[in-house]
Amino acid sequence: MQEFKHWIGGKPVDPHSAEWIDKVAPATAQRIGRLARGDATDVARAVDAARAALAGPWKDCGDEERASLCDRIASGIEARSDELARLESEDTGKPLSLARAVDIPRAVSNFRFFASALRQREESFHHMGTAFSYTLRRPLGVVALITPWNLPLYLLSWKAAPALAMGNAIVAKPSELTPRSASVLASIFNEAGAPAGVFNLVHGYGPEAGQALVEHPDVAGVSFTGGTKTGAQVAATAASSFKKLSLELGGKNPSVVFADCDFDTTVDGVARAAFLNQGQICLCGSRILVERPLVERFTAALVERAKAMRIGDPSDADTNLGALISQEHRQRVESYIALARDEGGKILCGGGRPELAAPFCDGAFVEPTVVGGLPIDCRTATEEIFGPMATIHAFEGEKEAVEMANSVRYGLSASVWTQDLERAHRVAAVLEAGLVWVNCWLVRDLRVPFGGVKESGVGREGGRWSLEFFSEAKSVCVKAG
Ligand code: TXE
Repeated sequence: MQEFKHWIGGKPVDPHSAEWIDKVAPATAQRIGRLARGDATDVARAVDAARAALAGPWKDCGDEERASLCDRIASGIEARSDELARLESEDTGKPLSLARAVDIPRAVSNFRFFASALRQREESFHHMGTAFSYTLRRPLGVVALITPWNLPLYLLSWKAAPALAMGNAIVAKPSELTPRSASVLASIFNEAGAPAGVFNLVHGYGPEAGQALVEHPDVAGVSFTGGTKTGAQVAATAASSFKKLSLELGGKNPSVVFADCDFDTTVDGVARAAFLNQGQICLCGSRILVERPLVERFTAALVERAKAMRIGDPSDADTNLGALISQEHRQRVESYIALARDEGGKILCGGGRPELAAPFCDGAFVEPTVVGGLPIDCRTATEEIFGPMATIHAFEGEKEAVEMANSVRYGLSASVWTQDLERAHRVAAVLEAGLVWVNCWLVRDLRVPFGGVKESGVGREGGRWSLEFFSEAKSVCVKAG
């Protein structure tokens, strides 16, 4: 039985409360360990350790030293990638092949990318004749990184790498459902030579450890990824102490399919966007909008693709879909399948639990589900479900496609599928989303801004936007001689 303690001041620390949370593997419903149940005292200790680090030699560490540290952490993740992929798969229920191909390599890339971005960073300089000004960027100080369970290491590294690159000290609060890769990351920081207190980890529940972290007066910035409702709570808490805030929240993203699309590529891409990671990615395309002349053929092909997906043992190389994160989350997804029926929808495939042999018979599995016949404004088609479930809707022409795509309160991403590039640019420009893919999905260039509009978030991270978020600009104006 593994035990996951906090990591504070460079070493593992028991919870102050002496209380622990059971960690259950979602694919088998078996208990696989326990994690520290953090509280405000643990958070205060972690913040103190972070402040002590900021007052020590860390504050004099130059760009090259911090970039080299990021590189060493990337190498440390790479060296333990088999172990990390296995932990990530067991913790989340996702296919091991997916953790190997996406989660872990992207965590490595995040650290390598921000090492390189730091080395190539340029500061601004402005000359006005009588004086000139230059801009310094200073670390925020202690930053809180609060991350969800769907892409645990990937999202933590996405925040930790730029926070480290800019010279901050970190207190991370991973999801209580997926603690293990964060614990390994803490020891990788240590082995890579990060000074004690530069990376601290407090495990525990959101309303306890997470809330205490956002409330802490010595936390200068909060980068949060999670649900929209929790994001609103984090924003309200952070506002009274004027903390710098970045929120990456939920999505109900449209995949917009025009009749002139490349059919096979589009069916593959739209199916992947709907079901990858069991539909538990904030960027998943869960509303599929198809131009009327193509809708029947497209729906048939999508349903065939979904039915062919292999669901079950996450460690089997042939598995396409693993388990959902928890029994509770499965019930939530199933409640939306029932709602879809109540709202007049037709379940075109899936809709139930797969029959699996032990030890997976009690796991949180749900079949990939496609629902047709729903109005575009019903709850099933407008609320974030975050599971292997997509609705399909017909549209007539570009104008209606855009109206339907924009008709939800979310605005994280969208994908557009067409061979008419002029139309692709036109539609991309008016879609209410922070990120639009054309004829592809989930292709990520780390240099571009990432974030949502409307209820999908506030602020941008990625490339220089991350470096800017995790630092404050200071202008220095000098009288010219
Ligand atoms: O996320 P939460 P949950 C969506 C998805 C899902 C829903 C709820 O729709 O069904 O959110 O998921 C911490 N102060 N997404 O409940 O609660 C919490 O411990 C500070 C979309 O698992 O948002 C965890 O570390 N922190 C999303 C983190 O916040 C708090 C990915 C996220 O948990 C807190 C996951 C508080 N008061 C779910 N309460 C995405 N955008 O990718 C909780 N936390």
